Amino acid sequence: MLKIWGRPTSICTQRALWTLVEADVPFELTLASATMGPNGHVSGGGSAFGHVNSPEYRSMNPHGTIPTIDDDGYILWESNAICRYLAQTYAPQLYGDDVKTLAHASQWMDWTNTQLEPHLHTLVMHLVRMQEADRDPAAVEQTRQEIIPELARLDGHLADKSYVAGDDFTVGDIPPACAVYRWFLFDLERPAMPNLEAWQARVQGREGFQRHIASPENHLA
Ligand SMILES: N[C@@H](CCC(=O)N[C@@H](CS)C(=O)NCC(=O)O)C(=O)O
Repeated sequence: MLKIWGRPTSICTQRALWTLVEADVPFELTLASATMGPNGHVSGGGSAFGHVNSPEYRSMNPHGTIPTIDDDGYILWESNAICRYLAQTYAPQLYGDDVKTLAHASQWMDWTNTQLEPHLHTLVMHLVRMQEADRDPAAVEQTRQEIIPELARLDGHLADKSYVAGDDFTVGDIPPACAVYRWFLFDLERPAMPNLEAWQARVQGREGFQRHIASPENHLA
């Protein structure tokens, strides 16, 4: 059975878990993290799930990040690469079995990593994970102002299509959908983005979203 190391609160792990459900691939999840454990972030005094600094894990993933997968001896880290591998190996319907659709899907996956994830990391640390005394409201406000134009670009892109790569759901919807869902859960002022909201409502109906993304505890912990 395919093995995956990660944690349910990791947005990178979430996208891999969602893709596994879309691809109908059974898997075994090992909880792994250097920063979070059963009682939340280590900044709260609890212990981390671990594994990621062991020699065995580092031999699979020298960066010690999550997620990592082992698919019958084929090891892969970097969550977008994992999602694309799963789609190409097990679920070509996740990109219409078309290389150009996959490339369009990919651009939004990689955009999520470069343009949304750094902002979301700041927000989750300063709104949720860090001790109250260490949180910086100015950093939150600056990040809020920086992420809104990025999201507005996705909102504009979705004005004439149902999903990021066209009329059909693809693997390219998964990473931005996880990120935007987390953004919507934060109690921050934001302008209306009707296309983004309609797309969120569409993707939220999917089983993979319901199983691995929907629980607010996977984001606000
Ligand atoms: N670009 C990498 C980022 C990997 C990454 O930084 N993952 C985070 C969780 S989203 C992590 O390893 N956090 C530290 C930990 O939990 O030990 C990917 O998409 O897989």
